[in-house]
Amino acid sequence: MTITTTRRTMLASAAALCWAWPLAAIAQQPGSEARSTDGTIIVQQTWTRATPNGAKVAGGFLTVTNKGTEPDQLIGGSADIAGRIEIHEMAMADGVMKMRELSKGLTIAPGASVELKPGGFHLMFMDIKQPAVEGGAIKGTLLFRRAGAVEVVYTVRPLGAAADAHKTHK
Ligand SMILES: [Cu+2]
Repeated sequence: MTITTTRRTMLASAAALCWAWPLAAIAQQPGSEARSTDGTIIVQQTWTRATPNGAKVAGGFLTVTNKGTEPDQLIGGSADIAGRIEIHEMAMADGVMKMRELSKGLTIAPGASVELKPGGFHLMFMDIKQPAVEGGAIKGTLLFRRAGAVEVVYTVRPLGAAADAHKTHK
């Protein structure tokens, strides 16, 4: 009798945990880890910067890890403040740092992590329709050739210190 009751309690607890898990996945916190449905792609530390009023572009930054056994490619995506996004690279060309679009996408080798960061690979939010506000969260998706779409949330970090004087409040 006691054992039966205990088992029932344990089953109920397990059921509650199983129920809580998918809810937690849907209510993803800004900047938290996101996974592809097949589990091969993990995206962490998604962030962007607050945009000055009137800005038409902004950078998107994150770390992507390929846990799969095949190479995958980040080929695009979307962000809810932007008309479209591009995948860019900053690189030295003739002694000058230049930005160019990776029109064929960014390859992530099996077992590798690639960091998209200022001065290197990054996402470019194009045709921005509304400003990114410091402390806010921006929803988006990333599209991978093999793993498909991954939903992410970008944490909005402050503008750089030099740009703080231009920050406006409504
Ligand atoms: Cu760029």
